[in-house]
Amino acid sequence: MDQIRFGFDVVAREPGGSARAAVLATPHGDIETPIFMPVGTKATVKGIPTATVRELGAQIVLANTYHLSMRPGPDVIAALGGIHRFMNWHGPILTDSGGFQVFSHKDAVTLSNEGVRFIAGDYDGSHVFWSPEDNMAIAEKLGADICMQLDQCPGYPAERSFVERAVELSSAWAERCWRAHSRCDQALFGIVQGGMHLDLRLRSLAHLESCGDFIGYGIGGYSVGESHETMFQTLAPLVSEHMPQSKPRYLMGVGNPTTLLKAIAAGVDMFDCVLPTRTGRMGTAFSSEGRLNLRNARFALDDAPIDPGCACPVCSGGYTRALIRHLVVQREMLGGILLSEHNIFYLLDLMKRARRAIIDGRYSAFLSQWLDSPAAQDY
Ligand code: PRF
Ligand code: ZN
Repeated sequence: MDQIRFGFDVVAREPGGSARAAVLATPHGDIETPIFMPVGTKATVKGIPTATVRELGAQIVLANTYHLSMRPGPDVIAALGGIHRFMNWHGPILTDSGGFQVFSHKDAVTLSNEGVRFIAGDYDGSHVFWSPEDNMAIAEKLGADICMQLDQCPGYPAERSFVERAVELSSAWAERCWRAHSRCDQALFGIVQGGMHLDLRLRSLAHLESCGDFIGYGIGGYSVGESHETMFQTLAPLVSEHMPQSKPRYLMGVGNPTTLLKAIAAGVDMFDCVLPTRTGRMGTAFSSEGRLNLRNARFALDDAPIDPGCACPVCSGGYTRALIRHLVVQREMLGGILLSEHNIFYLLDLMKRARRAIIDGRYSAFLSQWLDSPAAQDY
């Protein structure tokens, strides 16, 4: 299959390290990496119009095959011209396969080589069966620029034998997704699983490399309850020593600022997480001082912006901590929206600064400076 509209060019590497800056070309535009992808699970970054998402600096957004397959359904989205027109976001879009969401309803899930059977408990309780081919057919109807294979993400802690089985299943599904996927304006990424076992991670990667020519690789199965140290024991060698240099690497579901910067040092290019929007809706802001809980009474008379050093439209637009505290406490929807906007900007800006540091050949200094900062102590 000739996927001429995708390209991945590494434009700079950290001297003596693994961090890199690159450009990932997609049919809906180029993405400068390292990049954070705001999450728009149900075809919306919750509360934020797409023009604002763009203004915040987003280059690509995420959506979810599971949620969109339940409502409004892939045929509705296809009939309306595909996910870009449906969401009114005309830049690049990535859809996660939904495997991760399916496995969060543990009890109702039955797995076999054939696929996964589950009950859509958060919708109408209907019984759903997906083979890898079914999942690819949905992803193709949605029509995102990048789609992810169907995989199984084990939790933590987990028995090694359980993780091993998840690798085998994810490998078999990767192969079937690869064979079933046919849209050449859509890139399919394989997903490396293997929990906290480097040998299983390498087995998973080797299988992906042998069974298809994936345009990029997701790294799944992290940030599932393990400590930061446990995560990096296998993540760092996996990425810096074993993953191919020529393909993008996407660490799935990770949004903690310090974790992002350390993962970039190991050579990760892409991230997504609900953290900036979910914590924003709960009243929490990322800031240069660490996390701020705007519900706190100490902000009642505070007429400073959320973060005086921040250039986002909220902080530079006259919104005070006092107003945002009031909105959050009164459950006015604008409170969560403004905090989500600020938090997304914060992570996107952090990625831009990281990219600049890589291009200038000073990423390790940038990372050390971050780790010594008050913000890092809190993340
Ligand atoms: N697999 C998929 N999506 C995911 C994950 C995974 O392992 C994770 C794990 N942090 C987040 N999102 N398909
Ligand atoms: Zn701000």
